[in-house]
Amino acid sequence: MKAFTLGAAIALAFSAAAYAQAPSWTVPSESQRCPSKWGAADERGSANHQKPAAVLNAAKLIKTGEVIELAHVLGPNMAFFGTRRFDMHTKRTFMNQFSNMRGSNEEIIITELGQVGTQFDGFAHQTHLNSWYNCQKVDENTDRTGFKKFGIHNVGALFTRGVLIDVAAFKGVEMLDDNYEISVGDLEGALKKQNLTLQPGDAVIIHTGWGKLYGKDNPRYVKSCPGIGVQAALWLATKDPMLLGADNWPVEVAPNPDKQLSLPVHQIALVVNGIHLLENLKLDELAQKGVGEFAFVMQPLKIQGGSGSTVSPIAVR
Ligand code: UVW
Repeated sequence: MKAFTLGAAIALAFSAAAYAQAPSWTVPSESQRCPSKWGAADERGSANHQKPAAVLNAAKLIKTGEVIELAHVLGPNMAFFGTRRFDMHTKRTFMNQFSNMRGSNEEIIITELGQVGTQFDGFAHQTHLNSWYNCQKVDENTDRTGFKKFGIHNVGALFTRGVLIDVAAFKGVEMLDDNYEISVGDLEGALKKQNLTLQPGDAVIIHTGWGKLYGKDNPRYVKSCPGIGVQAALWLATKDPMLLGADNWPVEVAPNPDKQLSLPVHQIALVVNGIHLLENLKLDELAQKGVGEFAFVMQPLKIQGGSGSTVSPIAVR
């Protein structure tokens, strides 16, 4: 009897382990995810929404001309993921030896320009194995001076309707917990409370409150964060946005509650659906003023063949 109980316990432990080994999400196969809905040769993904109609639709939301900045300052208080950096060294003061003695100052910045600060992710940024968005291959399209597909310099100016989904306000908190996974219900509930619906081509921006830590407690800011999980990302992808952004470092919850997954929303957005991500947004002013809808304006830097860009987006209302 004792032996049977032990055997049954071991069998149970093995089946529990096997069950735990099935990840809650897997990357769709290439035949399932390619070609993308924008066509086999497409490199623009969700930026295909950027048409004159998107600008005109967003411009209708400008009523007062108030501009709200959505970027953190690039400087010594920045929070970094991994080994990224931004080191500025002043080069001062060169005195031009003319009668007017014109002095000249500048600086040199040593940085990972594509992936620091408030940052916009292009499709070269993330892969599944050797495969990017639209199943383009990394090893066939990369040289020493840049990525030959999906270079961030091709994205251009984005001017579209922005929607702030204030999940922190919906949950009645200033800041969501350290690794709170935002559910579909949270997004739907917040949108309902704000009397908003999503439209294709929106810049969908999620307020978690986590941005309060940026520059104040950077070790905690980058250790984990609240954000959307797999289900919320899949739901948002069906809404066909131009981009998904948040006031945290990866847009998504981190670490993912499923310990077998590493930043799956990066793959759901960038690799599977061709939807851009916008990270480390500064959303306190927008949230505090209760601005749910606005004209979103942003242009990535023209970094040829870059995977992303530090950016300074604005909301205009
Ligand atoms: C990674 O590069 C993993 O993260 P992020 O896009 O959030 O900077």
